[in-house]
Amino acid sequence: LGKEPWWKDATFYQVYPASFKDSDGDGWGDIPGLISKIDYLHDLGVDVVWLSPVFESPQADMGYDVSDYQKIYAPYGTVEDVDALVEACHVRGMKLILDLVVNHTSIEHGWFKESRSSKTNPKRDWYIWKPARYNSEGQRIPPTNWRGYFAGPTWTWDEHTQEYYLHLYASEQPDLNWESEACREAIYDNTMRFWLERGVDGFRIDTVNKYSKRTEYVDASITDPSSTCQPAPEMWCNGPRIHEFIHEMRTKALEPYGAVSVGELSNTPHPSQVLPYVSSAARELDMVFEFSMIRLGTGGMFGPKYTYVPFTLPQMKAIVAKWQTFIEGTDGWTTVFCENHDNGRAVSRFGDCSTPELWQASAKTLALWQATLTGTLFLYQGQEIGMTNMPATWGIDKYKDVESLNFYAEAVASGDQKTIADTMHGLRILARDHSRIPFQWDDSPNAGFAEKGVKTWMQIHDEYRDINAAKQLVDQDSILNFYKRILQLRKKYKDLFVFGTFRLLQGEHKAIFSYVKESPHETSNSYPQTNGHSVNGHDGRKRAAVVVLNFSKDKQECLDVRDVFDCNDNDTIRLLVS
Ligand code: TEU
Repeated sequence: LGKEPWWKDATFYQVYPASFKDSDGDGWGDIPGLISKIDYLHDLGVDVVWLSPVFESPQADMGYDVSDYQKIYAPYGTVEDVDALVEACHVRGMKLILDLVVNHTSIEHGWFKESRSSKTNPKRDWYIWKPARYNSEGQRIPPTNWRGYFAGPTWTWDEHTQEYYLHLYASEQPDLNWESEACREAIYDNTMRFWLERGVDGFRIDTVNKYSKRTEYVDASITDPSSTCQPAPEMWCNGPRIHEFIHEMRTKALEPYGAVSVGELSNTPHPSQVLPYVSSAARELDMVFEFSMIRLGTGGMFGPKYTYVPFTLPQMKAIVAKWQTFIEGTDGWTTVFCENHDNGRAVSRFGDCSTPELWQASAKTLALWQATLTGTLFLYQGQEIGMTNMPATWGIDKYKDVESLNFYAEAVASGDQKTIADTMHGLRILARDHSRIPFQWDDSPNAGFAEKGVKTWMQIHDEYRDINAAKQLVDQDSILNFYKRILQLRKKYKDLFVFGTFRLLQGEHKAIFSYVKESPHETSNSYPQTNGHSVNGHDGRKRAAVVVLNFSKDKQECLDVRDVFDCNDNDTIRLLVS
């Protein structure tokens, strides 16, 4: 395979710090708690920890609203705790990447406080300020009609300087103006070099394709006549200078430290738009998350996002095939993931949890599926033990996420009972909250996430006694131990699973998901034959594996475990224990 960069066959694991492990009894996870569990991650087979934001923040969006990039939100710990985490990873041969949130800051950031203080402040143009417009009735209206990601407008009026400021997300998250070179330089120095100098190995880069807005700031076309706010991702995604900005970020801040980068690329469904970000010759990003698969079931980003739209297995297979094959013949790379902190739990969305047996089979099938796909593999905390969505009996009062609550409030404001019911139904499957409840470590009170009697920031799942890491660690047949085996297998056969080509079989079959993975090179290492002997390669053949995943026939979106076969011409080898 030649000299491939280390991060291509590394297994990444995303930690959501608020919900991983609370070590000081405040009901909120923290960095010392994470350090206390680093051997659990190492034993699982994790190479890189991706830590969601721990910086100082008023927590309007769970830390994706940073008020100081060089301080740590006190309930998480201190900068020295991050240093200790870096050390804890490095001594085990693991690495740590942080979450870089630089499309916007918090409204509490010093930069914004200066920018909003006066129109002549030197940092005024570090954010995006525009004068009001006035409609035919003389009423003040925002500079554009753009609808944001959290439902509602993308502009908030500032009385003090009599202008609006832009925020694609919450009004507490004002967008930085990347057109300002001084602002970009401050981002590279203040938010990136500071951490890279302390030994952090790279970044997951938030909303990486949104820094270059279309600077005409014109209205989006009307797609929803009933709303004053219109979906407008084309106004800020993949904008005219985005590749210039990302390349500059790479050359000025990432490359000098050999830092790895994975960008979050939403609203970009065409491979021709994605490749420029991940082409190694372009020297922009090492890889990106593309969201088409993980968005299955949502009603679209801006419209009725939380109106659940059932999908079929052929639809899912077509999307997977597209993003498995788009890098073939290119110098690009891809990623593999089915969960993160912005989505519902995969085993609940794509599996069948109606019985313990089907739940376990579904979770193992997901593991088999993810571990045999081409690209860099990302796991999300709890995926490895089959954590499920919050109980369907939990009401909206158990949901804490600004996005969930804004979409629910919008539904309530409609006054339409069906809209409200549909939104609650969609939230029960898709809400970001499902992946944010505390990790289930064991069957002690608070699931071992926090000490007994501590009030945790989100409620522990009702089923934590049945679904927890401790129980699965001692059960060879558990989901957790299946993940351990399958991650080792992925590494052992990286030519097949990490680097191999993907070819979908039976694309239209409604219940079977099967594909061939083929080594890009002739076999050069031995592998087991059905007759029990090993065969050494050099036979000019290319090794291949057929992965067969069965979906239950009636519900179409369920998985149930099957086997993986390593086949070579006529040798069909059972490669895996199911
Ligand atoms: O999400 C960016 C992104 O893709 C959003 O458009 C996402 O689709 C939306 O939040 C609905 O899920 C990143 C972070 O992952 C997310 O947690 C933050 O809320 C958001 O940026 C703002 O920083």
